[in-house]
Amino acid sequence: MKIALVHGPNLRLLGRREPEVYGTDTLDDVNARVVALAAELGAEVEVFQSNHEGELVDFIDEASGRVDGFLINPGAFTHTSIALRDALVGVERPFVEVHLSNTHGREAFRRHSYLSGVAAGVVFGFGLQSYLLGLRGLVARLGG
Ligand code: CA2
Repeated sequence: MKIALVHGPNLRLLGRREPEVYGTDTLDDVNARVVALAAELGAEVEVFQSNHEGELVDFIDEASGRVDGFLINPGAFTHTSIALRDALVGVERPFVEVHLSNTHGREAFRRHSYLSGVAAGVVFGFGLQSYLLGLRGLVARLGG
């Protein structure tokens, strides 16, 4: 089983800015923990991060030929991107949407996600654990 872990814009700042909102784990920490849990669950992970919407769309399209599903934190594109939604629907692979913060307890504009309605599941508010919970859900959804 192969899974793509996709990070949207600004997530490279993780652990270096706004620790009160996003915690102290870095993106490398998140990636390492996801890769380690995936190995325990019998899955392989490919990681991709971009600050650019089109690059994320291109990656989803291109990776869809070699992965069974996507674990994605779309960052701020969650709240703006019909293109990402269309890409994820178009490739016909299940995806789980994850967020570090509780997007429903913050500004009103963060409550709406263009992706949640077409996701296999959504996990938010648990920091790094959101990714691990999301990974477990995705692997279960893929029959692992
Ligand atoms: O809570 C999440 O995971 C978010 O997807 C993070 C996005 C935000 O726009 C979403 O509403 C919720 C922001 C990602 C930027 O990451 C940073 C990390 C550390 C410091 C600054 C930004």
